[in-house]
Amino acid sequence: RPIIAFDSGIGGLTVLREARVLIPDRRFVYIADDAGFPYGDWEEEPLRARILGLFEGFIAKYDPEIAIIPCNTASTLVLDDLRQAFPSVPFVGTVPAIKPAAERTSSGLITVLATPGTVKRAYTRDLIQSFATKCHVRLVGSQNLARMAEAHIRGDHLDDAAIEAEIAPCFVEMDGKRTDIVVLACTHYPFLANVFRRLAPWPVDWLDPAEAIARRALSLLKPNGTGTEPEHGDDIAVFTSGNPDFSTRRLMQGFGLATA
Ligand code: DGN
Repeated sequence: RPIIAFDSGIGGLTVLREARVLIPDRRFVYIADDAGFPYGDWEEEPLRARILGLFEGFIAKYDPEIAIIPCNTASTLVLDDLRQAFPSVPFVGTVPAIKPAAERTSSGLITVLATPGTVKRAYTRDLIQSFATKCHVRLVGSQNLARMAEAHIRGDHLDDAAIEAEIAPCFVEMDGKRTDIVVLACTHYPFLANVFRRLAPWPVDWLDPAEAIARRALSLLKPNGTGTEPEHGDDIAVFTSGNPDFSTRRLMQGFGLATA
């Protein structure tokens, strides 16, 4: 039984590459709902219905051992619904890493950089209420960065000034203190982390949850009874909902993630 990983586009690959390192003895199916991209712009109810509908099909087709949702925009909306709808499948969500940021910050000023959908969610507000009431949390919902990350990964030129404008609101100065942690709360953003670092007005910790998500997935797996490792090259399959030419396959090869 495979592990399925689901995002609207290529963002989930930032988690998949960590998961594959930690979990070499399982087959993965990467699912990109590229026909629905970008999720950040969707209203909540239609998006909830879309994802639940898609999962009916995925669960029936793949009978996964576990399902990873390496997408904050989806996880903060439908994780609870998915768990209720498919109680026999363990789900690993990806939600803004507000708790670790609150534990690590020295200045007490942290920023959550996400999609417009994720910053609006009750789930995100609850995380702040539960774990970061002692911090000053700035929420930045970018309409453009996920698209820019997709374009960048496909080889398009990146406009520094445009990216600088997107990340500028992340940086807060207050009472002689400065933001010291920016949570990458969209799985597309780690693809741009080096650019963010170069363009940031001062150094901050860009917190990427990918490894923590992969560890969580590993912790939910039963030991592999067969003891057999998949042959290199057949451990990942890709499903996309839109353009059959979608370059996820090519991208995965570029990352050294072989596809079936
Ligand atoms: N990668 C997704 C996330 O983590 O929220 C969303 C990308 C998108 O569809 N805008």
